[in-house]
Amino acid sequence: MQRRSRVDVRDPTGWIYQANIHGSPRDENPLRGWNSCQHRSFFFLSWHRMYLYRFERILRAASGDPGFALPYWNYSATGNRAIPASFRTPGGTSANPLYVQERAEGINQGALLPPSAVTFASAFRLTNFTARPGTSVSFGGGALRQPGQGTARTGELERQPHNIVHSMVGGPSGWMSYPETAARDPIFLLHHVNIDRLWKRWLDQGGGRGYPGRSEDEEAWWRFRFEFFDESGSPVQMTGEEITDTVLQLDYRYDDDPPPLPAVRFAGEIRAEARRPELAPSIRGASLAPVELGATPVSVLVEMPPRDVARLGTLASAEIVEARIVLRLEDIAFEQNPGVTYEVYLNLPEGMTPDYQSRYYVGNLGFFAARPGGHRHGPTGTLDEAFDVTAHVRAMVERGEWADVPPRVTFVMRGLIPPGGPGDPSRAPAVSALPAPRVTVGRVVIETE
Ligand SMILES: [Cu+2]
Repeated sequence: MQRRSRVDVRDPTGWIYQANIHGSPRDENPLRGWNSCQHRSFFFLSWHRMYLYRFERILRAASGDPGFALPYWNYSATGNRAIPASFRTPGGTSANPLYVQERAEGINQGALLPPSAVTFASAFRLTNFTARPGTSVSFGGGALRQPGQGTARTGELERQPHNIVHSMVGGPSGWMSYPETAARDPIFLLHHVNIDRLWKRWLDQGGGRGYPGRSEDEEAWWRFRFEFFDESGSPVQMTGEEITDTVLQLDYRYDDDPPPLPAVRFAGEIRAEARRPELAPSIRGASLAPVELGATPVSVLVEMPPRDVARLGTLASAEIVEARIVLRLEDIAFEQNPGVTYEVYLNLPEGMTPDYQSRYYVGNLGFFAARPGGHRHGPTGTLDEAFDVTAHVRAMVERGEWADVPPRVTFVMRGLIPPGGPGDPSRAPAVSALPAPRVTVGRVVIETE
């Protein structure tokens, strides 16, 4: 496919044309189907599944091997946090087509992603695919009536690990950090196949997890026709209705797929879902000044009256919780992708070593696809992120740790970890930690929704 692009960059079955369907650099005149990737809405998972499916068929035909399939990079498994060796060896006399230089410093030497970058626990806790209008948190993203019409809320799986892995692999200037170049790096495919696999694994958890509904707000997820190309280079269209059963509709399964038994829903779960969260009185607190993030941990207080802090505790510990408690980071500003990630903690006790496996860990802040249009040279990006912290508050109440004082939010920078370092790798210094990037969070909010 790479050779095809060298012969004719306008060949839709060539590597560059395919990468440009995801996103193309601004200085290239877009051809049919370019720049159609979907981020920051509920089309994210379905569009990328269609894209991978069509890409895989083109690559399979080109390989001449009818059994060829795209593999996945399971970075969350033990010992897998470096990109696979076959992608980081330049090759000798004949260049290795899987190798690219345009990655974060250290990645091609086998640097490890920080462990918090590859967790998907927060996405798997959620049972709703779509964020209801006026709410922010969901597994799959906010609903749009048509792709590209404004932005909806980012789904939790897209936010983490997807966005975080993108910008940690790409660093400040590598291809993976920007939608306009990301799909030129072959590791993009293995990253996205893994995200596609995690979508299937999430569905297996049951508990009401499913696809978007068929309301007017969600109908476009099923019906909107996206355009791709088949193995012969002819345009083909695909819809959400054609991709929900990977085995019957798309002829692929993952090696860790469970037996194909139907999900069973139980009355208790359905009743809990039927509660109307908007009945809960809303509570809101916010930080007083912007906070600048750097190489050393920084904390900020979310101001709210003690009475409201107590109400949050009561709300979160009810048997059936009426509303989510959302931690929102608003007006996040940065000059370029900083190439690091920030762990976010709620009420991390003074003096305690930040631990992403503790109940104080909320999630990671990343910077992929954050700019308008996704362009690296675009205007300074600002970004809002939302994290569901209901379970965190509940756990702190249960342990008597939820005091009636303003909640405190702490940001801890993490970079790549040098390979083969001594001791616990999660405590090792970051490869790309210096100089400290300039990232400012305009406001830290905790509110119910
Ligand atoms: Cu991606």
